[in-house]
Amino acid sequence: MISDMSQLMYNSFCMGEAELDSVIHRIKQKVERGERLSFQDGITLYRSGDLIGLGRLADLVRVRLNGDLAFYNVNRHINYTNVCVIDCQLCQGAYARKPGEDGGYAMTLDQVFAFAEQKTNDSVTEFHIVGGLNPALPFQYYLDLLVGLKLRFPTVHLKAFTMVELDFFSKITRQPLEWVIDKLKDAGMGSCPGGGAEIFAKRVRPLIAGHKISGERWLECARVLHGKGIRSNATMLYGHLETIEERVDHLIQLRELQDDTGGFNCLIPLAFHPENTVLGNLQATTGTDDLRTIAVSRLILDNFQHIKAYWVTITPALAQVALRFGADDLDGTIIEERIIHGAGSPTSPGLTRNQIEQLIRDAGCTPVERDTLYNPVARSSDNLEVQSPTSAGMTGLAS
Ligand code: V47
Repeated sequence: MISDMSQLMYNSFCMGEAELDSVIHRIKQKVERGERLSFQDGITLYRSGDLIGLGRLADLVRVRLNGDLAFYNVNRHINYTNVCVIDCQLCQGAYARKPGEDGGYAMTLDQVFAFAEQKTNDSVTEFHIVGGLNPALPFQYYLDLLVGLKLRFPTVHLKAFTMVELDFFSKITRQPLEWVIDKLKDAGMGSCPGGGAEIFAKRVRPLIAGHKISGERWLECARVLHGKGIRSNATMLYGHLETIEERVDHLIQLRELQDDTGGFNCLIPLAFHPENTVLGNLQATTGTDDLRTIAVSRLILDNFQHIKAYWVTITPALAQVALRFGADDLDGTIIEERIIHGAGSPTSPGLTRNQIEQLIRDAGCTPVERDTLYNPVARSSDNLEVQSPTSAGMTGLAS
């Protein structure tokens, strides 16, 4: 990625600074008028050497959409299994294990419930539930997992299963995706996380996510899900073998689907951590690349209300700065993140509400604890109890 960024800086010299300045000026005018940016605009913004100017432009859009509010939630990640049949270069070895390999685990349902029940300082409003594609687990396991969690935590929102898992369930049950979604929804699935999108481009996807569903299939699954009235998140994994063009293409494809369904809550740009993966020879992303990616995402995705700066991948300190580069959400307390920490993330496994609120305040924004669907959450004075009902109904979702 470093060489890619150097190439971009070189290109910008070739274009001539005056010419580049005038192009950026035209893009700025488009943003100020609220006009949609093109693929080429996205590339030009990436090429701009003026990181602070880019940040200001993205900040303008952030304020237009969300004022001075910056969101976070109190959640717990539950990774029910790390056994995965997919030969995916991202987390195989770092976190995931092939069936039968040492270090593989699959939680029993009782273990899932006990893990979910562990006491923390703040009561959680969301379980973020994802796992590997484990052929030993029958579809009934996932239904029982949702039903059991709902029974024990009726007000906690279950944000469960990526598009990759939904597609896998359809394969193991030999049932249409619609049937799978209906069953999961009936069992208590409230929305879906954004993982597995990686980078949609056909050139690079097989190099980083071999045998994972295609970009087209990921988008198709999200379309079907939204059509069923269930919202989801979107991600973009960057900083591996992709080009800047492939990043902007990914964003535009998400924007087109959002035009059709309106079902995405937010985008989470994910900086790739190469350590312990088969791509371990790659350099980690740089802070400027992370900020540039957040800013360009904010500017291209004019129909996404929220952009998350995911502190696990870019550190809490940089995520805080990202709140002035277009991001308006710091994700959650998480408590125990495993996937990206398996690939060498140096951050702590979780943050407290107080730590997140402090980060937000110090960035000059007003912290808002939200539920999964971005409804504000009110707490009792000891923070232990959530006072407003969470997992409220969906708003603004075209079906
Ligand atoms: O799909 C895997 C990525 C994703 C690595 O929806 C890696 O609210 C960096 O999707 N370095 C899972 N990234 C995480 C995810 C997510 C996270 C937070 C919030 C939400 C949400 C979703 O993590 C995977 C993949 O794209 N990933 N390995 C790695 N070595």
